[in-house]
Amino acid sequence: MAAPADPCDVRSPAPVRGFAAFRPAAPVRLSPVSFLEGPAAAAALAQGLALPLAGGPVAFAEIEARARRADGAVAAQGPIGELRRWTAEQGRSRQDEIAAGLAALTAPRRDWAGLRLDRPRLMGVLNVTPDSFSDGGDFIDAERAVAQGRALAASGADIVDVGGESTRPGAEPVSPEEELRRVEPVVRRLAEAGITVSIDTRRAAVMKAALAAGARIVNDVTALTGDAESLAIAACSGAALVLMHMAGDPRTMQVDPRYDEVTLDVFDFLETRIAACVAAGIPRERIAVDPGIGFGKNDAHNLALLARLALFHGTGCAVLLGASRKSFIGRLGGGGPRQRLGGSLAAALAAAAQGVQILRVHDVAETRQALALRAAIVGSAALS
Ligand code: 9MG
Repeated sequence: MAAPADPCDVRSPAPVRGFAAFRPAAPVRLSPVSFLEGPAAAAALAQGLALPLAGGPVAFAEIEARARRADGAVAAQGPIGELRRWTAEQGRSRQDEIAAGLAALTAPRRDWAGLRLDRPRLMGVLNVTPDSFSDGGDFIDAERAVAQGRALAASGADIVDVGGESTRPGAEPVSPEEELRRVEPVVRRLAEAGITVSIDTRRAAVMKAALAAGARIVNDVTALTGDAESLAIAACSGAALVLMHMAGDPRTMQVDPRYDEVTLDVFDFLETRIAACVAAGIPRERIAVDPGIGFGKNDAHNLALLARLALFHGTGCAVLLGASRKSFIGRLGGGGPRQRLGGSLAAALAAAAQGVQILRVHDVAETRQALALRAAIVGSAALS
């Protein structure tokens, strides 16, 4: 006779309600759900029915607990009080694990790259490349790139992310010399203008030169695995970091990407990279993590990650999302790279609802407007 189906099987349409049948052997990851904001959040926090997410404006009233199993993963969901009751019945190491997980999810984040993370911050995209998927060729000239960087900042970008090598699927690498030739003058002039600049690179030599030119953030799509020197450069520079998950490399990453369970695989990869950074002397508060939407992920992977962005607050780091104008928006909602504003805003709002602190976007003014409206609406819930 076949074994009865496990009611907590994560591949079932929804995680099972309640923790009674939840008996994982593997580590448990906590994904906050049932988000609250404004007066509703304040009331639930005051009654002990919710917890603050990363010390920010969003609170959560429920947890989805996720764990690996030999044939995939299991998940169970319920109110925080129920998770606490279930935890009290477990052994000491499970109790410690859940306590540490809740502490990482709830602790206020320190300032990152000089920015308070009490509301979503915008990182404007500036590709100084001939071949990026959305703005490739628009800003390859340094004068135009600097003007665009200034325009992004004037429209409300807290950070301008300058990149000299396309990471779009199928992109061919450029030499470090060419990458540096493209980005260095742009970084220097934007930094001189008082703009917080991030350098989007996977090469240590480019990181080093861009930091010397005034960049304050290293945004590395390889999470500092792409160059043997980059961890040391990041450690001694004191720069803020973005560690992004990518499966494979841009040339081949979209050829049949596979995971055991995408959210747990991405989470565990990022935890491993954070541990490498911490071991190299980089404090956790200098790190932001990013699930890497579209980097070795199909649409189902992207959607699973977007639906559980709050899981990544469990790293204790700030969370960054880059979904702007990406191809999954076109596949799910229609539109070429320059007709994906609606989908990009939908992703940004979904991320803000899960307490994501940094949004990497092309359309800064429009995203800012959408976030302002969203904040006004959720903040005024009690007035109706
Ligand atoms: C450089 N780049 C392109 N897409 C990105 C994303 O989603 N996140 C980060 N951190 N960088 C990205």
